[in-house]
Formats: sequence, structure tokens, C-alpha cells
Amino acid sequence: MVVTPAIASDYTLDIFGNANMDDTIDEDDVTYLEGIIDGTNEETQLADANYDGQIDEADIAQIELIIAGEEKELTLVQYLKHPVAYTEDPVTVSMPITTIAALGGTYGPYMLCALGEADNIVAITDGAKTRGEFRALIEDTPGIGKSTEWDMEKLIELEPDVVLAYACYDYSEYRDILDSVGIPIVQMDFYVPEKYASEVRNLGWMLNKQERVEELINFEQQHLDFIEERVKDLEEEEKPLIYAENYRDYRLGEPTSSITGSIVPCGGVDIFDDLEDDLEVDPEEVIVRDPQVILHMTYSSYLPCGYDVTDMSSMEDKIDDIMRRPGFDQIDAIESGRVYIITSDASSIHPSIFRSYVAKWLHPELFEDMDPVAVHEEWLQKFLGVDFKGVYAYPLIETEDL
Ligand SMILES: [Ca+2]
Ligand SMILES: [Ca+2]
Repeated sequence: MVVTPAIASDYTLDIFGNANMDDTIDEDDVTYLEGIIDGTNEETQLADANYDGQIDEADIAQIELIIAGEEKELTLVQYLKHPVAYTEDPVTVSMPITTIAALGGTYGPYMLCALGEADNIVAITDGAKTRGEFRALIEDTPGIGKSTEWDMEKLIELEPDVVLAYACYDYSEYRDILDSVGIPIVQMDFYVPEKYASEVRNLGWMLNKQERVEELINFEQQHLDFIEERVKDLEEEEKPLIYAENYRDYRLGEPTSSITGSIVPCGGVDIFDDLEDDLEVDPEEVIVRDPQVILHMTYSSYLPCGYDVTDMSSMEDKIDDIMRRPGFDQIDAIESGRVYIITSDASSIHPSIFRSYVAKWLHPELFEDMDPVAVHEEWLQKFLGVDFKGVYAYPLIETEDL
């Protein structure tokens, strides 16, 4: 008889050794694996616990080590490249991990700080120090390049146990070099809600921070569910038409960019969802499609914004510029003054915060009791122990006092 794995939860922990494909690695996996070995259970993708290409007694030994927290190696799944169709690619790391080169821009170090791992970061990108939220925690950590351009000599000298980098870039050249000196690259993005829980959970198992990552995942889930619950029954005609720009004027985001990916989940309609590969739009076409709300995503290298900024004048000027574009005065969004700017710092490793700002702009009545700044503040206090400040989104809509 062939038994299919029991589904104990709606997610699968994507780590080799999770033989029964549920949400954890425990004695049930040993039992399930014994069943595979004697032919009563179906083989599963994650049953090859030591990732050597065969399923046998050695995998039982590996699962026992993982349960005891004494494994010498751990193989986890990465979700690489492009959104919509990710490539699942396993990577093996030596355990335990005590030193990490966090080279995924600001997101990698931010996540490690939120997990209480700041002291284990041995290298960051030069740009990571621009993020005020966690700057104090990484002040003395050396910067060794950009997200896609690393000083390999320095990196190898530092001998990190692992390099943590973005999943959306191709690092094959660096990977080859680092492979030869035994340093694995683990690629994770943290900004895409669809794979957030899987990435963060895998990182938690890799760093032995399982409880902490569940708190992060729960925060995301709770706030995304709240938004979904409020917008799910909207009729099509109740959803505003949205034009969203990604960093540059007349430039759209990829479907899973923070800005474009938030339109539908926040109860809007993307006026350019029919454009496939072309991300540049014709200004005339924006006027013709007459959006009811205009969103413009920015970043501190384009416009002063974020944690360290207190002056809103740059945001105001940018909105004025958008409103004064030739022909835009005929657009519904301009007539009603519904033009908003948000920094990608609001998304980063907490996309639910970004979506809270956007949802409130799209549906101020539905979210009159939800204050995005309060959501943001809650996250910063809970996971970094810092107070909210700065300018992340502009202009904010007043929230009713309850
Ligand atoms: Ca399991
Ligand atoms: Ca094996």
C-alpha cells in the first residue's frame, strides 16, 4: 500500500529531511522515511535528508541530527529569479552558521537585525548603511561593494560561513568562485509576499531562529489577511483604476514589484495590466486610460525619504511635478488630488506595511480605522526595538480615532 503524506498544515517546510512534507521536521519524518525505505510510503521530494541522491538509513541519521539541532549540514530550497515562475533550487550549508556576509542590499542585513543576528554579520553592501532603522547595529561592519558587485578578494578573506544575497539576481560567476573556497551563497528576497513565509522560515531553520521567524510571518499574515478581508467582496466598479510608476516617470514595475504587486491585493485595477514586457509607457496612453489614483514608488537615491527624513518638501514637489505634467489636468486622479508617493523602504522585508499604506489610499472609507503608520510603528518596535520616524508615504490620510 502506498500512503501519501499527511497534510498537517497548509504550508510545507522546504528543507530536506521534511520527509512527510508537513510544516516541521520531527520524529514523524523518521517514521515516514522508514516507510519509504520499506516500500509502504511514497517517496517525497524532501525525503533525501542528506541530499546525496539516494534515500536510505543515512537520511534517518540526518533527520535525527536535525531534530537534536546537531546537524553538520542543512539543505534548503531557494526560490530564484523571476517572479511568477520561480526556480526551486536547493542549497547546502554547513552548520552551525555563525558568520554571514549579508550582501542582499539593505534587505539581508535588515532581516538579520530583525532576527537578532546583527552581531554575526561580517560584511554588508556599502549602501546598507543608508538605512537609519538599523544603522546603529551595523555601524562597524565593513561594506564590500554593491548588491551585484562584490569585492571578492575581501569577501573571501573574511571567510563567512555563508553569503546571503538577493534571489532576483544571477550570481553564477560569483558562485563558481565561492564554491571553490567552500562558501555557499543563499539567495532570498524577502519582499515578495507570495514567497515571504517560505524564505523567512528557511532562514529561521538555517540560523536556529524558528520561533522568531514565525513571529515575523504571523505579523505579515495578520496584516495581509486584514486587507484581503476588507477588499475581497468589492464589485469590479468599486475598484479604483490605478496607474503605478516604479522609481522613474512613465516606468511600470514588474508584476511582483512592491508597487505593481500591491494594486490587486489592495482592491485596485491596474490600468496597464495588459502590457506584458514593455515597462515604458506612453504619456498619452496614461491620459487616455484616465486613472483614478496615481501611485509613484521612489527610493532615497531618487528623492529624500525614509527613516532619516523629516522634511516633506521633496515629496510635495514631486507630487506637484506629476500634477503639472502636460495633459494630466484631464486625468481623474489629478482632478480629485489622488496622487501618492511611497518609498520602497516601506516594503523592504515587511511588504504588509507597504500594502497597508496603499490600501488606505485606494479605499479610505474601508480602512478608516486602520492607521498604516501604527502598523509600521508596531513592526519597528516589535522587531528592532526602535521608534517610528521619517517620511515613507505622502500624503497620509487621517485615521479616525476609535
Ligand atoms: Ca515533517
Ligand atoms: Ca540521502
